[in-house]
Amino acid sequence: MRKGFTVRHSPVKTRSLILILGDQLSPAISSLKAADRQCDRLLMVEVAEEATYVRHHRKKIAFLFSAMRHHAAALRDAGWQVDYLQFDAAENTGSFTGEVARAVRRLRPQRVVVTEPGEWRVRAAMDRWPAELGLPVEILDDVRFLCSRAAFADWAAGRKQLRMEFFYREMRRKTGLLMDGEQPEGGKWNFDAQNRKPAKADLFIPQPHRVEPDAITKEVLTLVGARFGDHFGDLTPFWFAVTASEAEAALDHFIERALPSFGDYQDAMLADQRFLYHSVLSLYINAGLLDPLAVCRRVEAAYRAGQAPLNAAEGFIRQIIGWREYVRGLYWLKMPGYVEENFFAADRPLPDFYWTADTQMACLKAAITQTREEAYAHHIQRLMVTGNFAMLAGINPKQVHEWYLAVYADAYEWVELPNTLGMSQFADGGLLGSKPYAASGNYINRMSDYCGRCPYDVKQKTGERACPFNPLYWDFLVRNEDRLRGNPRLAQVYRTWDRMSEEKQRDYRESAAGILAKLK
Ligand code: FAD
Ligand code: DLZ
Ligand code: SF4
Repeated sequence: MRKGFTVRHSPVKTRSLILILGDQLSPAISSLKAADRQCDRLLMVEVAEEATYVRHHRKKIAFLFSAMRHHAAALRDAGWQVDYLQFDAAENTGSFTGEVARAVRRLRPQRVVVTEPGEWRVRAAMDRWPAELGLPVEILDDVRFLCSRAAFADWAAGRKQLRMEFFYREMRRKTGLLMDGEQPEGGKWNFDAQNRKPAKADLFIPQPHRVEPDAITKEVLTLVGARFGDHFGDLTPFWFAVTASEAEAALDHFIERALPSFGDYQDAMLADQRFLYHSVLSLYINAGLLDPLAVCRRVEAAYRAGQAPLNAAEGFIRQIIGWREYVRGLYWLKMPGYVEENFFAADRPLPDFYWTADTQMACLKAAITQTREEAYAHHIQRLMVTGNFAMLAGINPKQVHEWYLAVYADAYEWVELPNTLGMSQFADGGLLGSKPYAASGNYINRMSDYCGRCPYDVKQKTGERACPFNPLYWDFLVRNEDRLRGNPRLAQVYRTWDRMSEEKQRDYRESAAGILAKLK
């Protein structure tokens, strides 16, 4: 493949220049819907700005570059004219804006067409294009989402609380997924009460579908190894799917092997099982290799065929048509101010061990090591281990956000920011959740086997050997008492604190101060 090139020069004058972004790798993307293979030109570009606006995990960059190159080849096979610019092409200007401007000069199209981007940052740049380029720019809705930005804004208008559960019910009705006429399948909307089992290390646990790198992926791995040596994360072994058909195989694999137990062990963590019964599909769905609604229909079909129980199918579908759609709606409703929110005025810098995994705390060490090696951690590791620690320790939420955006292969701001800033850090003061996801070591001990391997003692509440989550939990609640005491869901917790002896309270606060003083 040449580095910067135009594949076929059509004798027909280019009518529309259609920009396809790296997370728009779907044949049904709206920008292609009205396009014409004869007179429109597609543009795909590997650019430094996207790879470095946070220093993305090296596996994530390799995944996207390889998936983009495969997608360009598939589009060409389907008869499209595609201009594809590789990262190390000499003429690469390094940004979407620079590359669209260059293509406009080269091809003289009548207009630029693009499906709306996932991130506010990119949308703001695109809104400047008509003036900068001197031609019309059509920005189309991203119809891969079930709920458009406008429909979400309508749903949110006038509501005091934006609870996911109510939004989710509307999405169930709209899609008909797991519906029995007007009623939810099985008589309940949500079967989470069955989904909180801790896992035992001797369970049979399948591994995610793995794909051998082909020649295109190998070339990308060499490029990323050479050009992104200073980014976080191991590049190899690299086993992600990079085409739609490989991602379909990963979906088949998940439905057959892991879906039946997905619900039961959704919140569990095991030191030697990084994926448990999770699907590891988010990176494919977010990049466009899998269609979210089609994935849900496959999961529903597996339930209806008796291949998976209702709590698993409902739990999985809720994550996609509920949480995924809901956080995207919130992101667009609240940006650009959302990223600056800091309800607790937390200002401690992110500790170095988030990058090095150099900590004695077994749970954090496991979650961060696996993040470095796999560009993946499952939801409860993100929420209750790395996220919980950052919130309890008072780490600046913007730094926490930038860490999550950089380290996971599935991370794009539209989905990462509400999950991090809202759900895990409560930095929006409770838009997503009615109380902070704060927990002591007891929760992690109940849901995992980390504590048995930890030099800290989860049962000790204070002192040198005490699990740091224990004193930090109380210190967080007391530090933020003015903001949290009035929360009815925390009334019982504050009553427990009030009943403690002054000596006990002092021990907690002194232990926490000792831990915080050592954080670097
Ligand atoms: P599974 O557990 O198998 O879930 C199935 C699917 O449901 C996922 O593939 C995903 O598409 C969807 N899903 C599940 N939970 C969520 C959620 N809370 N929000 C949106 N979609 C969800 N998810 C991302 O896709 N990108 C992110 O950058 C991201 N950042 C996160 C940061 C924090 C602090 C937290 C707490 C969660 C974050 N999540 C993010 C949500 C969730 O952790 C991941 O979607 C999930 O771990 C991906 O792994 P999986 O495919 O094995 O998911
Ligand atoms: C994440 C990413 C990276 C690392 N590189 C590219 C790229 O070189 N070219 C591209 O089109 N997209 C890339 N992306 C995805 C974009 O960051 C994403 O499309 C925007 O953030 C909008 O969601
Ligand atoms: Fe984590 Fe505390 Fe358990 Fe150690 S004892 S693994 S720090 S929860």
